[in-house]
Amino acid sequence: MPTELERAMEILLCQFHKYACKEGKSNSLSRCELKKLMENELPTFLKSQKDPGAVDKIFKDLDCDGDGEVNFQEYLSLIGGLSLSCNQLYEMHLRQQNQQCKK
Ligand SMILES: [Ca+2]
Repeated sequence: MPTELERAMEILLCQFHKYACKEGKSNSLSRCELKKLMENELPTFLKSQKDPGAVDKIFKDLDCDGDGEVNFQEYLSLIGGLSLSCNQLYEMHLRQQNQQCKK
């Protein structure tokens, strides 16, 4: 039976391939595929973006090799960046909880 972390990794790559196989290259995300993935799987993050061109900017930032597609390695930058932001919020929340406990 897979551990929670192994399951999380499986979900991460299955989600990527679920969208990557829709058009063009089957192992990378086109701009449209990335947009669909973010709309369906990261709706809260996407709604927090004030800029209507946010997906286009994110796509451009992720496409490091400039081939017009986002491969899994490039996609991991998005997941890593979002995870880092979530961790910062989580640590802030823990600090606030600790301060309240000490009062
Ligand atoms: Ca690329």
